[in-house]
Amino acid sequence: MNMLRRILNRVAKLMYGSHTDEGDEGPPPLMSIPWRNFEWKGKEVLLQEVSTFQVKGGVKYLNCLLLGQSASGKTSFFNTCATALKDENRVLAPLSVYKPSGSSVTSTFETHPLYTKSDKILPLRIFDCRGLHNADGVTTEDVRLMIEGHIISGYQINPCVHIQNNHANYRKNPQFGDKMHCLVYVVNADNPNAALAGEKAIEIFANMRKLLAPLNVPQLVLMNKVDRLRASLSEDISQVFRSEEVHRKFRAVADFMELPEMNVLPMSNYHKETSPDLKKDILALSNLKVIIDRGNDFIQRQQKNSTPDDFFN
Ligand SMILES: Nc1nc2c(ncn2[C@@H]2O[C@H](COP(=O)(O)OP(=O)(O)OP(=O)(O)O)[C@@H](O)[C@H]2O)c(=O)[nH]1
Ligand SMILES: [Mg+2]
Repeated sequence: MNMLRRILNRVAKLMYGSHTDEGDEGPPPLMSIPWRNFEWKGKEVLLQEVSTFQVKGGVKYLNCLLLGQSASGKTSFFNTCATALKDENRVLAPLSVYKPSGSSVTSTFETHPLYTKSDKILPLRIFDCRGLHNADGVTTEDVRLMIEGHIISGYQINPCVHIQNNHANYRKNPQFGDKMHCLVYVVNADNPNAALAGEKAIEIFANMRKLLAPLNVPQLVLMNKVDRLRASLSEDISQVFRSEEVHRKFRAVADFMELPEMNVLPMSNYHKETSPDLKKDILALSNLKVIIDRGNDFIQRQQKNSTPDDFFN
């Protein structure tokens, strides 16, 4: 039996590299105490919290920008959230996802509505765009303009040159409601090095840090595809916080991004499933809730009007 397992492990390593972190002796045992004190709330509670959230400070929509390497699963995250929120006992896939044979699927800066169970549009706009890293990816200047609200949804991203201010999708005078209120880097947990290692990544993130420092926009990391880190996670994602190999990757990504570890969120999207999985829905809704809360905190901090004039005197 052990021999068979070793052979299967070697075949898996040859096919996928060492992404499962499971050596010849099989995966290390799960930790008895989870590395994160994550509250697996009931789906109904989360659905209620997310579906009824309101944007603070009179802002109409909470805007969240997804950034990340091509095929890291940005669009899949949107689709998984759409499935969890609609809660129709079927997997929804409103947007096209990456196919191994093609290049970046999402080539425009775009947002799409997320519907609640009662067909209400959530006041959350998740903006998807072209991959960050690839040669034909989005430029850092375009990212800055997106964050500052200068680009209108539907813009066909040009990887060679950033948007010009006479373009029909260029917004000259963005209001606070047009800006991004939360930034989410989507990383492929299976191979974070592809996104985060190497000179190109170091340069991109150095530029991004410079760009973001004065803006104070909350930044989160979504570690997608955690189901691929350990074979048993593809069956039961709820073990994610008891896996040492997952924790190791989280720490490494948090260090690289210079963000607190709590800003790194695990995610496993629907990719081959034909029917919904309760734990995946809960993870998606929990992550949506973090995005909403961080975005709302930011909006509240920025709305200086809500602070009485004498407060800082
Ligand atoms: N195993 C697994 N596969 C995933 C997961 N999320 C996405 N995928 C797969 O990864 C591939 C890329 O997903 P996309 O959502 O298209 O990635 P993207 O970041 O939007 O890619 P671009 O639009 O090209 O920038 C697809 O084949 C998905 O099915 C996940 O959590 N687990
Ligand atoms: Mg995409």
